[in-house]
Amino acid sequence: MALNKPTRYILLALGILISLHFILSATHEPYSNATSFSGLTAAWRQEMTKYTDTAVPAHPDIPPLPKWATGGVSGVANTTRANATLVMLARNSDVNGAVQSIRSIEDRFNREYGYPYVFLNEEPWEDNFKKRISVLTNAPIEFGVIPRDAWFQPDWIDEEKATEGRKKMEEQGIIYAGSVSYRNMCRFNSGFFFKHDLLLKYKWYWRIEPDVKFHCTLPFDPFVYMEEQNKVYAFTIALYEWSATIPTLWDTVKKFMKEYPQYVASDNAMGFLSDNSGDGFNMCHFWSNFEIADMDFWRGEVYTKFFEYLDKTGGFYYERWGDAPVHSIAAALFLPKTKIHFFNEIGYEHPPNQHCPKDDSVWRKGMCSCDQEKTHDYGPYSCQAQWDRIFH
Ligand SMILES: Nc1nc2c(ncn2[C@@H]2O[C@H](COP(=O)(O)OP(=O)(O)OP(=O)(O)O)[C@@H](O)[C@H]2O)c(=O)[nH]1
Ligand SMILES: *[C@@H]1O[C@H](CO)[C@@H](O)[C@H](O)[C@H]1NC(C)=O
Ligand SMILES: *[C@@H]1O[C@H](CO)[C@@H](O)[C@H](O)[C@H]1NC(C)=O
Ligand SMILES: *[C@@H]1O[C@H](CO)[C@@H](O)[C@H](O)[C@H]1NC(C)=O
Ligand SMILES: [Mg+2]
Repeated sequence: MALNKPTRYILLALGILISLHFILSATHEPYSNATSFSGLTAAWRQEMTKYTDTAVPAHPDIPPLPKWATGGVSGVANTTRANATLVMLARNSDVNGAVQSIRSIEDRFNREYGYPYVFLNEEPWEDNFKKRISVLTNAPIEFGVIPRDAWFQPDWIDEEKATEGRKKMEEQGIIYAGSVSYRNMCRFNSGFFFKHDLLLKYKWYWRIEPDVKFHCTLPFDPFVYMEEQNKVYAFTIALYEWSATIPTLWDTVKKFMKEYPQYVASDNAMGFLSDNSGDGFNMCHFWSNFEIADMDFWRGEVYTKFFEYLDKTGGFYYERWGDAPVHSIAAALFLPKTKIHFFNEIGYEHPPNQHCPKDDSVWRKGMCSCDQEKTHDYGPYSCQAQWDRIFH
């Protein structure tokens, strides 16, 4: 039977459309993905995972920029060279401060490197936080939730004693004296962050807090520096702890050293912590809101034993032991002092303190935006002199 003219044209058009579909499917991946069944389910799956609080690789509404547009002023971002991440613990309410800090570290360092970020919180991340952060960088970002056991006050803590301790500290006018969440945070940073699922795949970390500023452009990769120079822990600001927050910490440390003398490094930095060969603690420590360090040190046998020993005294809750003295004491005693590094080149500000390179050449090279006169080093509250003296 002969087809009439209109029917023939319709069939011809249909034939062309079908061939076009096959040609496009074979030659154009995006077209194929968008029209194939698996492509559709993949898109659907992405939609479904959008609001979960497990690892979210950047915000799905913020597509990455094309390759030619990345890398800031000096071109395409290099592939990362160290097994490292930038990590921030924050609350959803810290969003503006977090944005500020990420802008700053991207500007002064990471836009050249694209190191991945991990954000941690004991509460589910709000979509707005993820969105506000994701737009700032093309580096991979993961948002993780902290398991309950790693954060909250353990059941074996005597709550009556803890309440009493907080009250006593409040009477002394100590900052965060009455705060349980601050104590959770200090204990988490002391003994748990490096065990979080999202951090296990990394060796090195750079700790970043909301509302901090990086004042100098880094002309090198500090992670690679640490690796090549055989360093484990790095700081920018050393200062005195408020002794009323840690009345029994040093005695506990001394007991630990007596029980485990084999853990104490022979060429340690005790001279930084103590003015009388270890009898008393002089309150000098590294300010841990900035840290670049090797998490395998925290994960190792020595620090694990040390943290457990401290933790079981309940001092994180009965007193207010900070992660800064805990990390500092461990690094200073269990590492050879040459494995601890002072990053003079990193201009860093966590109000009310800042480190600004004093040497004009370093300051100029880093195009630093900080006032050298305002640097904390060698000021009245600084422990930089105690650091220096152990190398003379
Ligand atoms: N998720 C979460 N993060 C917290 C909590 N408390 C503090 N943090 C984070 O822990 C870090 C240290 O807390 P800060 O409040 O900055 O404590 P600090 O640096 O000793 O004191 P400030 O002078 O107030 O900065 C920051 O990254 C905070 O965002 C909390 O309850 N939940
Ligand atoms: C198409 O789908 C494949 C497999 O799911 C994926 O690897 C590829 O990146 C997708 N391509 C585009 C352009 O979306
Ligand atoms: C990227 O890496 C290459 C080779 O390691 C190096 O020569 C180049 O200077 C780097 N570029 C930037 C912007 O760091
Ligand atoms: C990165 O470091 C972690 C911790 O040391 C390790 O488990 C992991 O295998 C390392 N990854 C690579 C690619 O080397
Ligand atoms: Mg802070």
